[in-house]
Amino acid sequence: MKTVSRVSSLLLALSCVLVVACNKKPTETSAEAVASTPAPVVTASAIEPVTPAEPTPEQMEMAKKKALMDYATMEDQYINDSKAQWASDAKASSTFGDKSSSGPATSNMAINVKGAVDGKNWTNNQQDIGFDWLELSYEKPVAATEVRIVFQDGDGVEAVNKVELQSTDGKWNTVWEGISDQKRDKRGGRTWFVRSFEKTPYKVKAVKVTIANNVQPGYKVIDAVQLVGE
Ligand SMILES: [Ca+2]
Repeated sequence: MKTVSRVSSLLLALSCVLVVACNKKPTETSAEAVASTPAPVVTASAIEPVTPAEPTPEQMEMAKKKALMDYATMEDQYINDSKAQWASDAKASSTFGDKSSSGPATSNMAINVKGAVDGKNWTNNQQDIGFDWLELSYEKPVAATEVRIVFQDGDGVEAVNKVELQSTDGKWNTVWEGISDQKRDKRGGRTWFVRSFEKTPYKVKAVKVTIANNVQPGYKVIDAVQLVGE
């Protein structure tokens, strides 16, 4: 009985194999063959390029205007920020023209950083040597949350290296130090270097900005510096 059953099972299995083999189309590739065939290398040129619809000149003009508008809105918010104040005094480690016989021109002096953004600037005296610093005083000491440095044309924005705050008792505290991740803002004539931090537990009366001249070679030009806090 067992032998008969085994034989019939064998026959059944064999017929299944035959049926499968007969149904198999000659062009069909077996699973093993697929697995052993290396995937074709898709080169960049083989990929059908998806060409986005070309923007019309009108659309491009509108996109440009929108970027300019975004910049205007951003600057307006900073300039009219009720929690921000402008420096009441400023001094710097160097001024363009320091080494000349007549000394630096007023148009390059740190005093130009006093007050609101006005197109009058401080320019340092080193393009790529050493460090320079700019120190700003503020009338109303505040628990600070942010410092904003306005660079003319972004000249020096990539070279900011350190931001320190002086508390009312005269102690200096570093709130940020490192390599600037900011680039020139091409939407407008000024680039705002903005650094936020945890609200200081002390009141801040002065800000010192240090610049590593070689990180962005060229003269560093600053128009104004805001201290934000309350
Ligand atoms: Ca100015």
